[in-house]
Amino acid sequence: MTIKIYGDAGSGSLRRVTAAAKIMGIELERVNVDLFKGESQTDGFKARFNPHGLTPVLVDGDTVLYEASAINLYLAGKVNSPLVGTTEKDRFHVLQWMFWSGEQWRTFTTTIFDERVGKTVMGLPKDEALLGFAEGKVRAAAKVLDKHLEGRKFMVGDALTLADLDVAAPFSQVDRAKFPFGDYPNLIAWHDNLLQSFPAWAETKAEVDNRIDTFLASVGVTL
Ligand SMILES: N[C@@H](CCC(=O)N[C@@H](CS)C(=O)NCC(=O)O)C(=O)O
Repeated sequence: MTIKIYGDAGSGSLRRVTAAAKIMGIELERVNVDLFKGESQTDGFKARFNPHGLTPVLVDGDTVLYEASAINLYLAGKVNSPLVGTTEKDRFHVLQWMFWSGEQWRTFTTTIFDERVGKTVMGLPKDEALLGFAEGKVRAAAKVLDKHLEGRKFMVGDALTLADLDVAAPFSQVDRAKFPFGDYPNLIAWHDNLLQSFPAWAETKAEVDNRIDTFLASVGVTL
C-alpha cells in the first residue's frame, strides 16, 4: 500500500517531508490540497485528516499523522534512516533542534510570512508592531544559529539530519517574506551547502517557488 501525503506544492512544511522522503528513497503518493482555495479548512478535511486544518498530513493505511516533523520521524523509522542521527547523543541533539525550530524559529518566521505575504495577498494592513516583535525573535535565534554553524556543515554531527531540514524550512520563503538572514553569513553558507549538496532540497525549492510565484502572479500581487 502506498503512503499518501496531502499538501500544497507551495508549502514549506510539505517540502520538509517531500525532501526528506526523496533523500530516504521513500516513494510518496502526493494528494494535492489547494491551500489558496481553503481546501484544508473544510469540515470534511478537519474531520478526516487534521482538526487544525493544516497540512501536510500523512496517511499510511489506518495511520493518519500531521506535523511535518512527526511525519519525518515516522518515515525515518520505517527505513531505519540515519537522518535521525547515528549515535544516541546525536539522536537527542537532532530532536533538540527539531523541537526548538518548531517553537523558537518557525513560529516567528511564519508570523513574518503571514504579515508580509499573507496580508498583502488579502489586501490587509500589516501589523508593524507584531512584525517588529517577530523580527527581533528571528534575529536573536539567527544569531545563535550563526554561532552554532561556524565551521560546521550540519546542525548535528557531520551528516545531514532532520534537524537541518527543520531549521532550513524558513528558507523556502526567505525572498518573499524578506527574512533578515543575509546578516548571518554562517547561516547562509550552511544553507547554500544544503542546496548544492542535496538535489532533493534544491528540487523542492523550485517546486515551492513555482507554485507560490505563479499564484502571486495570477492574483496580480507583487511583494
Ligand atoms: N507545524 C506544522 C505547520 C503546518 C502549517 O502551518 N501548514 C500550512 C502550510 S505551510 C497550512 O497547511 N496552512 C493551511 C491554512 O492555514 O489554511 C507542520 O510542521 O506541519
